Amino acid sequence: MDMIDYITPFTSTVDLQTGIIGDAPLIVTRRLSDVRGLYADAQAEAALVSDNPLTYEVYYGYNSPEVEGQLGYCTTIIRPGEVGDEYFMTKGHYHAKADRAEVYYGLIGEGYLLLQTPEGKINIQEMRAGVVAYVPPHWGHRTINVGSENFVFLSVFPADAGYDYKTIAEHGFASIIVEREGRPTVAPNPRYQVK
Ligand code: PAN
Ligand code: ZN
Repeated sequence: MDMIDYITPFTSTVDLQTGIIGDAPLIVTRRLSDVRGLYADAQAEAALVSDNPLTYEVYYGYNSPEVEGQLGYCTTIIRPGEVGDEYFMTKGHYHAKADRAEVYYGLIGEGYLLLQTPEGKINIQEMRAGVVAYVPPHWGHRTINVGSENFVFLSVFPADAGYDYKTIAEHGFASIIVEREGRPTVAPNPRYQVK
């Protein structure tokens, strides 16, 4: 029989006031310059790039081996803010292994989870502290901070899911979330390219 390479069980802690994982082996920081072309209003984006605000950070809890059977987890902290009237958001992706699902758990603030099939069918889920959201296989997904404080959630995903950012970068999501009369509103994305 093959020897199993056991991983030693462990715990780590998410600070519930901030969403920070204190001993995170990897922190990814996204400033506006890292997500160029993401927002629908290119002029507003260009005007803000000199300030280059931090829009979100991802704290990984574990450098999981990227193989079937393993799980990865991380917290995402999205700052409040807008580019034009479009709220700060993540890049969004399909999973490279498209049939991998994921769970999100809301910790702080208010956000929208925007999901899309490759055919452009949209689904939107509202998230806040305590809400568990299920991201089914094959749905592209992006989160958006629609509140006035940080929006923070925990993600748990198959470690071999991977990230397909290219499809979103090239085609976008069919909908955008914008502030209209002080409220988050779903609008058609003028830059959406049907696949
Ligand atoms: C999440 C996301 C995280 C950041 O952990 O990776 O919220 O969003 P982007 O990866 O789109 O920048 C997840 O869905 N992992 O699969
Ligand atoms: Zn994902």
